[in-house]
Amino acid sequence: MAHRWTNNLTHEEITPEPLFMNRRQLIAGAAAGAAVAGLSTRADAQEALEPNPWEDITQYNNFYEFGTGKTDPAAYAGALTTDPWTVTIDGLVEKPGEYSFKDIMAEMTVEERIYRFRCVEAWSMVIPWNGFELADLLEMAGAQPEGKFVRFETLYRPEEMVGQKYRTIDWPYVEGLRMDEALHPLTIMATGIYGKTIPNQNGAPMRLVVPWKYGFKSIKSIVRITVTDEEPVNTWQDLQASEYGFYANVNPEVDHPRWSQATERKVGGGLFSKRVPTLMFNGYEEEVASLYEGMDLRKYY
Ligand SMILES: Nc1nc2c(c(=O)[nH]1)N[C@H]1C(S)=C(S)[C@@H](COP(=O)(O)O)O[C@H]1N2
Ligand SMILES: [Mo]
Repeated sequence: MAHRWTNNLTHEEITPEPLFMNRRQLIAGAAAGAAVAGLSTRADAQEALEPNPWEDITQYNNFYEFGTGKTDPAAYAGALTTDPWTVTIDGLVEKPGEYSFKDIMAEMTVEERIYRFRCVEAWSMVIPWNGFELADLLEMAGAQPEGKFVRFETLYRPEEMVGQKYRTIDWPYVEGLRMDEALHPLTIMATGIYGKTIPNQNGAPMRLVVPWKYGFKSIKSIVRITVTDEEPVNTWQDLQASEYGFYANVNPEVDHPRWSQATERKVGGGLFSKRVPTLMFNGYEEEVASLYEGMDLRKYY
């Protein structure tokens, strides 16, 4: 991939928006005016990005391979062997093959990304991930220009993944991205949280994180990445296409058929847990809206 169209983003530019807004607000705060009021309304909507504690992030999970309850993954994912781990990269790539996780890590630059994370079920957290840009991995494998999409697959190993003994899902779990989404600098493969190795329940050893999309796009414990010219059918779309689409961009204006997406419940805070407005593209509108210019977001949900 000779051409990485957004690889010139500086760290400042990828700072999650509320922090950025707050900094701008501080500057703007000196001057009074309507614009300042507008900014503060927006920033107050979700405060500064304060990461959830480790306990929230690692004990309240969705990972159906270990059961459908929120505490099942923390209870059962310890049984998963994540070393050795191999990722098959195939399809429209110059260097198809089986890559060991260790060999991948030797080539990648890991950094911290503090991202909002919004589940389609309308709960949210803020998570300090450690990971590398998916674009770097695709470049390493030599993704070819005819590749319009990337398809991802989770491990299928029912001996270690107790939830796979039940046909809740047509295993393995599958996800997909359009190539421009996959190459976007906000899209990462997470390998850690709070500077520690990512726990099994969060998708060890390597899981996708696409912060402007509903959480189900962020597929865990990946063993296969395929560059393809066909739009992949993702697991949730396959289960219920009228409710879950391919795009799954966070959008407060497009409700789920069975509930509103206008607000979300911040996980944590116990009795003081509160609902806050959901932001367009989960607060990453400035960075990603151009990917969907001219698209009807009600149709491509
Ligand atoms: N393989 C796999 N990946 C998955 C899921 C799953 O059940 N299986 N659940 C998804 C959903 S619905 C969400 S909200 C996030 C949850 O990630 P977390 O538990 O790290 O917060 O993982 C996503 N990735
Ligand atoms: Mo989710």
